[in-house]
Order: sequence, then structure tokens, then C-alpha cells
Amino acid sequence: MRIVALAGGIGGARFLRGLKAAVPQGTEITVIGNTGDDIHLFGLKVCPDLDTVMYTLGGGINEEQGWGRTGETWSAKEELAAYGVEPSWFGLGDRDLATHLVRTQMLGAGYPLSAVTEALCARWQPGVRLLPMSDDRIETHVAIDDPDSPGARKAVHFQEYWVRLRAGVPAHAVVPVGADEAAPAPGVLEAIGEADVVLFPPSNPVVSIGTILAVPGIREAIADRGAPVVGLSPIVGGAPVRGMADRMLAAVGVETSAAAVATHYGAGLLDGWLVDTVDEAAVPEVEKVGIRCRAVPLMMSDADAAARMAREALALAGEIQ
Ligand code: GDP
Ligand code: FO1
Ligand code: CA
Repeated sequence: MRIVALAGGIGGARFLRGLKAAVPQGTEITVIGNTGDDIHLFGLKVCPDLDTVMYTLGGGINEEQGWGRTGETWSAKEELAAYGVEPSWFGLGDRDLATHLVRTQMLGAGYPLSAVTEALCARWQPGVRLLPMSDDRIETHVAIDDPDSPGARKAVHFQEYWVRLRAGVPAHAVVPVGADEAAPAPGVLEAIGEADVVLFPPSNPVVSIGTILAVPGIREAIADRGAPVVGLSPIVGGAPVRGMADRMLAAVGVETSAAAVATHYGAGLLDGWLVDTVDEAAVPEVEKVGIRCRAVPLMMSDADAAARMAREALALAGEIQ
């Protein structure tokens, strides 16, 4: 069986760990990773979502934090702070820095991000084929009120909105800058074209899955493929399980509910949707718009729970086939 999964960071990575445990040997899993969160800092290219997937599946993730390396130290960050250089709000750990150094060096030598990601994965052996959604630069920006100019708005990088501002001010728009002119990375459309199942893990619907779908050709390839497309809700009981996805949903005019996210993806894209058991009442609402829906436990409290979720998603896909 060939599975394609789109993925952001933590929600995507933890689900993928469960998926790997749930599938029979020989199953090929291709992950299309979000690169809209990528940022250039101190001359380095940082790809938080690709790294979160790579470290989580490769056994190098800081489990409590959900991003960055296990056993991390922060000497470089302290030295940068001593120089008084900004940004000081984004922490690059010493171990993590090595990843960004290798990536930046390879990009500088002319390798595309997809080749660089493959090279980094040669060390981490994530057990899936991890592809960036695109080799082209795409950066998610968020429109907020400009505090220095009343009545005006300004755009900030997604990481500035998420990490520095902690999504603490209203987001008026979310724009994947560069997506219009971008192309899917090599292998992305081919993997979708050969997939038996396409999965949307419980990743952020706007800045993770939404950004991947904004790369021209990806949404169309998934919709046209005809293989079952099954998603899992990152919204449980009317709130994100983790993070500030409600802020991002509000920016695109979508209610923070498991049913509203399914409707946002739409029956033209999504065939099946899993909501948490606390959201059982949403099932008929989702089925009414033509998406098959089941209520099952969706809390990834450990790897086994994530594996059970993956089995449920594949079972629903099997019903649709
Ligand atoms: P990010 O890039 O690190 O923000 O990670 P993703 O976009 O992949 O996933 C973020 C989403 O994961 C958030 O909106 C959370 O609500 C969701 N999430 C995290 N843990 C869980 C969980 O245990 N269950 C479910 N259903 N969603 C989760
Ligand atoms: N998240 C934070 O909240 N603070 C940080 O300082 C931070 C640093 C960081 C470094 C590397 C990396 O791969 C991820 C990092 N993250 C940090 C997480 C990341 O920025 C966000 O959680 C995601 O991009 C949101 O999707
Ligand atoms: Ca992300």
C-alpha cells in the first residue's frame, strides 16, 4: 500500500509516528511537509516543520517541547544574546544549529531543498519519504494591526506572529507569500498520483495543511486522484489540542470546531473525517455536506493512541474505497 500524508510540525509528526506503527511492513509512506514556516535567521535556513517530522520519526525530538532536539544546549543562543543581536525571541539550540548549518551549506552549493532534506534524512532514517511541499521559497506572513501606525496594518513573518507575539493579537489575513509562483517539489505530484490513500493528520488546517494545498497543483492532484482522502480533526471540543490554531481559523473566517474544519476542506477534497468522541454531535453535520465521518478518540497521549488513530483513519479510507 502507498500512503501520502501532508504534515505540519507537532500534530503531523506525532500522528505519523502512530501511522508507521499501524501499517504492515512494506507500506510506503510519503510525507509532504509544510515549508511555509521556514525562516532565515543569522544567515541560516531553518525549516521547523520538516525538522520536527525528521527528529520525531528519527528519535531525536525533544518530546516535552515537541520541537527541537533532545539533550539540547543553548551556548550559541547565549553568545548571540551577549552580542545583543536580534531576533532573540527564536531559540536555535546548539545541536539543532548543526542541521541548519548543513542545510544552508548544501543550499548554497546549489542543491534544492528536496535533495537537502533527503541528505539530512539519511542520518535520521525517519522511515518515511519526507518531501518538502516545494523547492521554491514560500513564507507564510500574517497581517496584523500596526502598533506604530493606528488604523494601518502590517505583515509579519509567521514565526514572529506565533513565537514572538504568541498569536496574542488578531490576525486579519494569512498569506503564503511566494506560493502562487511555486511548483511542487520533485516527487510530490507523482506520489499523490500513485497513492492508495491520502491522509490529512491533525495538523493546523490553515498554516500547515492549508499552506501545502496552496502550492499550485497539489490540491488539484489530491482532488483528482480518486483515492480516498481522510483527515483527522486537530480541534477537539471546540479548541485546538495544542497551540493557537483558533487564531488562524478566525483569520480565514472558519469557526473553531471539528465540523467547521471539515467543511472548510470541503467534500470536493475530503472523503472522510475523524472527530474526537467528545465531538460526536458533529458527525451528522459533517455527513450532511457529503463527508463520511466517525467519532473516535483523537488524543495522542502516547504512540499507541496515535497508532489507534491511524488505524481508524485507514479503516475509514477502506470503507470509502
Ligand atoms: P505545528 O506545525 O507544530 O503547529 O504542528 P501541526 O500543524 O502539525 O499540528 C498542530 C495541531 O496539532 C494543533 O492545531 C493541535 O490542535 C493539533 N494536535 C496536537 N496534539 C494533538 C492531539 O493529541 N490530538 C489532536 N486531535 N490534535 C492534536
Ligand atoms: N517555538 C517556540 O515557541 N520558540 C522557539 O524559540 C522556537 C524555536 C525553534 C527552533 C527550531 C525549530 O525547528 C522550531 C522552533 N520552534 C520554536 C517551533 C516552531 O517555530 C513552531 O512551533 C512552528 O513553526 C509552528 O508551527
Ligand atoms: Ca508549523
